[in-house]
Amino acid sequence: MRDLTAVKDALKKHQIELPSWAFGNSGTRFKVFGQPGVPRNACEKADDAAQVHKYTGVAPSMAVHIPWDRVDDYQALAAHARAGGIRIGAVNANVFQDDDYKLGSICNPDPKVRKKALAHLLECVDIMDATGSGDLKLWFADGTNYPGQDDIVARQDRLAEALAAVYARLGDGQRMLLEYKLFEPSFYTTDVPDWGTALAHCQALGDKAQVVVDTGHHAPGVNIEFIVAMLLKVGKLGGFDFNSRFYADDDLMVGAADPFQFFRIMHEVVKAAALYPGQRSGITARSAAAHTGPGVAFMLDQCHNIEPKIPAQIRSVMNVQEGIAKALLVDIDALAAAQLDGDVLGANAVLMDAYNTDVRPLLAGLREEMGLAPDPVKAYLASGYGEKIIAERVGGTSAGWGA
Ligand code: RM4
Ligand code: MN
Repeated sequence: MRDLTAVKDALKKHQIELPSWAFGNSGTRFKVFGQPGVPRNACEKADDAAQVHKYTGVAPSMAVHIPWDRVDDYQALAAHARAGGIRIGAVNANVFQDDDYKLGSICNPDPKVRKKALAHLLECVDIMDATGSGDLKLWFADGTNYPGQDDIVARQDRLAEALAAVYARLGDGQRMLLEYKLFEPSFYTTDVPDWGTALAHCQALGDKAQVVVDTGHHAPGVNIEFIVAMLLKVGKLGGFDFNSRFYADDDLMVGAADPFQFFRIMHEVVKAAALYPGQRSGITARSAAAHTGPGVAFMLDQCHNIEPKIPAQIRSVMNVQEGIAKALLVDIDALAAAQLDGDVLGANAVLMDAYNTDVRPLLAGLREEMGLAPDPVKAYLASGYGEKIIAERVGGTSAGWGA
């Protein structure tokens, strides 16, 4: 796609979901550095997320994490978010922070613990009903540390049983997004370690179960765009958790460590016409059909341990847009022609031409068309919101991992 109006049109339609937890304090296992002005509850997180949407125009939803975002009245939380111009997105279950879960949650050998974990997952679907969320995002810390500790296959059976119970509880317009992760916190086996395991479970469950690709959850060197292409091909890519990494699950800002990898992933998404529901690409016969249904959820899953959180989320949204803009600029006809000719260097050059384009002026122009400031970080910093929350959010307990 080289028609700049069409590129901008696609960028206006593409939406990015923000993680509530990115606005709270976070750190490593060594130290959580608290920041002033950090939200104390889910409503204040939604207020901060609304700021990111206000200056970028493309981030209209915030994922929640239960129990981190537990409130008495979820409808009221959803109404608060709506009043700020955003909505509540995916509900993330958390079955990894109770003492009971030392040996796992839904894969635990103890049926009492499995029952407790399942009840939490079902509670998350109740919360979706109240907030109007369409996506239940499941990530399990389950696994083992030592060979022989538990039976690999028995744990898979327990996993399948619990997932089936949750799947049966999903209503119309709701789906289950299953996320995999290579290792950590378990160091020997992880019960959902890779896209193959996640896909096998989702295929057994049915259409409402899809896989989430967290870009930080692979071994170094893994070709993530290949996984994305395959999941798109079989209609099982439910969403992304975007972040970037240098070593393991670093949860740094998307596009910070390897913008070229991010571009390559988005090239696969654009080719499959999966940027937003209803996208038509007409690029190839394979991708000409318009996607219906909820489509791929483009979520951020990041932590901002040392940098200020709201500007970091704005920067992340901008990084996503830059990668997508470049992917939309790929001259797909020239690429296909070079590929069919066996022109190795020519095909590679088409891709690199798009990647090497400076898309910042295009994105600045797009924002002006949307009635936004061309530089969202600058506009946010000039707004005084950061100073205001530091002055106002005094007392109470900052959200986060212990700061
Ligand atoms: C996990 C996984 C989940 C996220 C938690 C906080 O590693 O990436 O998506 O919710 O971390
Ligand atoms: Mn994740």
